[in-house]
Amino acid sequence: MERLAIIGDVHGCVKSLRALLDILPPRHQIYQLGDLIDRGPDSRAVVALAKERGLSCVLGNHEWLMLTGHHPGLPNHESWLANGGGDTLRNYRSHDELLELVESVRSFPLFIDIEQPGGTNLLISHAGVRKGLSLKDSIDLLHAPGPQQVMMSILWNRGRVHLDGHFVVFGHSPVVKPVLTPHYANIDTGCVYRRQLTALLLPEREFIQVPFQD
Ligand SMILES: [Mn+2]
Repeated sequence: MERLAIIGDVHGCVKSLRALLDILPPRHQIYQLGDLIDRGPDSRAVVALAKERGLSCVLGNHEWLMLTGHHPGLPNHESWLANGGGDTLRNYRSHDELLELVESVRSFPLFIDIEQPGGTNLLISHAGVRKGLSLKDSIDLLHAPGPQQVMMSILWNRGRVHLDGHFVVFGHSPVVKPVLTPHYANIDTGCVYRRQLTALLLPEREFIQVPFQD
């Protein structure tokens, strides 16, 4: 089976990301769970580093907020600014420069589903799939009319995570220590809150961490 390293929420902490990449074992394909940007010191450098190192990134709720709110005319502009988008904006001198970032995250998928031997798939997704929902439902909720429904979607869910036939790796909801169960792992250890940046190695199911260093 392919060896993988999956990295949690980075939020502009480029020095922490570089330090973690430096200690990951070789021959692991590197994935990232979304929320590369916002809140931290240098979202621009984080996205550039992810690109340079060939990371496979999925979309986070922060990239989604930026895609739907990077311009004052867009519906989530205030919401993006209020959720750390202002920190990302400070890394850019003009809106045209920012558009390069917007275009580079536009192609991030909402999830990556990888077949594994033994019949359990690996799902890499920013907030996981809420227990009781199908993968399709959790995606459709992103476009639901009410904010409460959107909050249950694949990018915003903070409820219990479960998807039949899958081991789900997600971030989004910071935990003091990474959580590992037979059915899921939460590896958002709150780097931008001066805690840790975590990677999960598969198939080893081991964690590698660096302390915040931005
Ligand atoms: Mn996050």
